[in-house]
Amino acid sequence: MKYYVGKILVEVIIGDITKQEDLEAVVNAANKDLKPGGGVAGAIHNAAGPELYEACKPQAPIRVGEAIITLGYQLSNPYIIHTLGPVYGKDQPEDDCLAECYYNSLEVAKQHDVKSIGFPAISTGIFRFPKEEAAKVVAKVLNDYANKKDTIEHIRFVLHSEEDYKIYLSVIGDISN
Ligand code: AR6
Repeated sequence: MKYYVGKILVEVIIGDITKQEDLEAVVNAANKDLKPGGGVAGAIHNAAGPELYEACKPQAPIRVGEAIITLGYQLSNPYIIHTLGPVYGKDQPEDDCLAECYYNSLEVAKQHDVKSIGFPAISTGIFRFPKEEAAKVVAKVLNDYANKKDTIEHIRFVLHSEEDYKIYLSVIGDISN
């Protein structure tokens, strides 16, 4: 699915966050220590190579909702933005914490003049954030962004399964009509 929110091109696709070669930045669903870990973080560190963790170390630990930036190393994206999502049931209020991840990632992107960015569904894996509730948070962030003057021109949401894609379509699709 593709549509515009204000002047921003928004795409929702099924795919792998490490294979978005055309984007200037991709976002990592990180752990607080910015270590390789599993899920998205494991895939990103694997693809980017060991230099990535070396670049992360001096910036760790990060707090819930915070976002920091590194180069992309072996990934073809010039930048990786690392954010720590809330653990559902622990880091509260969960929706606000998750929204902060998106806002802060977009803010860091702006500071580096990034025009295109890809997000995975932060917190919806190991951190157990319910997928529909997470998609509603994303929809709210996009609505807030619609009227902002920003450097971001293109946001891509990269979902890992058909099921997640359908949830995004039903929740985010609403605001594109
Ligand atoms: N591309 C796109 N989406 C993916 C990929 C991929 N390659 N791999 C998984 N997903 P998670 P979290 C989806 O667990 O919940 C890590 O170990 C996945 O299906 O990566 O924020 C860190 O080290 C899910 O929908 O992130 C942290 O400790 C979503 O991406 C912790 O997990 C997020 O899943 C972070 O947990």
